[in-house]
Amino acid sequence: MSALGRQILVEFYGCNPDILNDVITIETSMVDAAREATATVINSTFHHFSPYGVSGVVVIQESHLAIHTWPEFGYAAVDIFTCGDSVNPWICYDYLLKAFEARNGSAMEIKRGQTDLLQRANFTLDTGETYYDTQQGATVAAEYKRDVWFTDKNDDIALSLRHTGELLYRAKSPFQTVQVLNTHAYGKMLTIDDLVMCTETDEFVYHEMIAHIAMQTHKNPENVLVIGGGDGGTVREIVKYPNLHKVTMVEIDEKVVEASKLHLPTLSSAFGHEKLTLLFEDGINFVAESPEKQYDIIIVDGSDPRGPAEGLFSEAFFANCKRCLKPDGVLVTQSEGPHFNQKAMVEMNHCFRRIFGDAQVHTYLAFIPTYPTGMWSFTYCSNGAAHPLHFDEAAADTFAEANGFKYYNAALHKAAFALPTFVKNMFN
Ligand code: SPD
Repeated sequence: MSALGRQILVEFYGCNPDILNDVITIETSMVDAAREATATVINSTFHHFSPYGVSGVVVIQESHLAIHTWPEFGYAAVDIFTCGDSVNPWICYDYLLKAFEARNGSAMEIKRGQTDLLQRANFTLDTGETYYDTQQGATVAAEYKRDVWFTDKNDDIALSLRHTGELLYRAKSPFQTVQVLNTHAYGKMLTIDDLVMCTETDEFVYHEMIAHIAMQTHKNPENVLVIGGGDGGTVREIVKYPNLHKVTMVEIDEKVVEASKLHLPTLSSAFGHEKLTLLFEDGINFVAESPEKQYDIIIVDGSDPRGPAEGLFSEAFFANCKRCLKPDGVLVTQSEGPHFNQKAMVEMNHCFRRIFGDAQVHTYLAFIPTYPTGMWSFTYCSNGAAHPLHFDEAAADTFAEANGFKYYNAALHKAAFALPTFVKNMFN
């Protein structure tokens, strides 16, 4: 019997009650189950009931996945509906059985919309509207726009970007899930574990600000280490300095570099540079094993403090970075956003002050539209005499202009260190 869709009604018994009562884990598992089956996730909404139980739905391009849980009985009722042939609902079933640690599961499959009972209605997708397509050089019929959104969020705040629904790249590495999507407003976007890493359109803010503040204030940066930075944007900025001898980039995940090389040519343009040594290793071990006093500048261009990047926010890691810096060296790290991850930002500030000393630690801000809340911070730690506001402003402006910088200039450099009062107060 042929049909429009398949629906499987699933019973999971003997599940782990803690998992069934954890709304974040349930949502992540349902979204991952959909992706495992190569469905295109459009959106998801989940709710935790008091005192226990979770309900939610994942809308996929191919239909939906829905769940209700009863943690007190270790029971979950799941409904997986897929249209077309591209997504197999039983892959979701297998994935969720494991994710919920179910003792056993059962399911029945129903065919939905039997084609021999259906009659095509007089319905067309023609909007009746036209527009002039500059690439085709002709007036063409307008198409229906798909409403597919990517959301970067913590427990309370989210930022969403509409995208075409086309998954340009997806890889599940041993460390994380790496994706490239095509957004309508910001061009191609790299995501790691559902967090925005960068977009083609506004990445210049982040990469100019993570690289040039240190490069302009260190008296002679010859040997630079970048931890993370797999998209290549940071090393692209560093190799612009003719006096640089060597930049070493240590990225844990080859898949990030692969995604960028394949889909983000404006970011990955420096990967073949003669001064770059690219290593696929854990940056935490790399600095732990590195001899002392090696680097003029260390830049930590990691993800948010989750998964493999969590160790890039630890005291032991930062202490090793200091050990690897030359006496006049500078460490710069991305340090999260004050409205988005205040706790991490404050903890990092205190940690840096313990390691480098109060007067040697300077926070600065930049506006990055595609990071949740827009306000993002970096921290500059000086091992010796370098100071973030002591630099040749005229030379910085000349360099910025000659290299076509789009965000950084000398005035902005200075202004970035003027912190809002609430941020200064956060640190005390
Ligand atoms: N919330 C996003 C923080 C990500 C920082 N690193 C981005 C990598 C860009 N090279």
